[in-house]
Amino acid sequence: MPESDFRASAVAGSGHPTSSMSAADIIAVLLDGYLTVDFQRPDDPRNDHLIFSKGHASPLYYAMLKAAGSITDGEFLTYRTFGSRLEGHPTPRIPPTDVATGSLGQGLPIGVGVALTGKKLDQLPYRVGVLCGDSEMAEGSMWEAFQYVAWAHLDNLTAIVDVNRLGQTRQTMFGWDLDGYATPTRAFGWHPIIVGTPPASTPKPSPLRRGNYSVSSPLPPHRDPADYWAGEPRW
Ligand SMILES: Cc1ncc(C[n+]2csc(CCOP(=O)(O)OP(=O)(O)O)c2C)c(N)n1
Ligand SMILES: [Mg+2]
Repeated sequence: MPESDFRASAVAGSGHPTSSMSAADIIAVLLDGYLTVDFQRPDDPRNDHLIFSKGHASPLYYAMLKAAGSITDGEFLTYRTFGSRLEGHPTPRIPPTDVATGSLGQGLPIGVGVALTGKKLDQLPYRVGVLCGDSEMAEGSMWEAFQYVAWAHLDNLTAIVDVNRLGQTRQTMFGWDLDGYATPTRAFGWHPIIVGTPPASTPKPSPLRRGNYSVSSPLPPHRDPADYWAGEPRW
């Protein structure tokens, strides 16, 4: 899947390959045994739901669909071309996508609605997983969602926060401080589980990097070059 992420972004000449890379392991594990979705029957009401609240990680989302056999490699490489179902951010045009995401702060609240529907209205056993960005956690709507989930006892919803330290242009407020996310979710009544540990050192920019932030284009002096791993769309 990581290789696919980069192929799609390279062919399109745009996208968020690094945002996809940071969550690739998470999605691989989910796909390998935790996500119960019949990708050949996307309308099956028993299917689990996976919502990419960080919808800009669409190369990863489509790499997952390719790995699951939902789309061919040929269609995968139509990423972000006119007429393609594989838009820069996922939409319901490509099953089993429930909702269009990409406007940060919306995917988790929508996931709450899907979880509420499953548990209270339709009384179906499906689970809802929502992949959130760490910078996205600065959106107030995320915390409204956390509060509501605990209040409504929506134990069929799991929020996964991909802490990669970066937002679009620089380090997030909490950086590698994982408790910065765990502590408030616990206060809201959640049961946060921290998986993994931050890297011992921050990786340096790669020579693969191009665009406005390349070596030929000096960085603003107050910025750490390593922060420009974030939101690098120009491949
Ligand atoms: C409401 C909203 N504001 C701004 C953006 C532009 N934007 C796209 S990606 C991004 C940074 C996201 O960082 P994070 O949530 O940490 O995700 P990552 O790329 O690190 O996985 C921003 C601000 C957006 N998509 N939606
Ligand atoms: Mg991030």
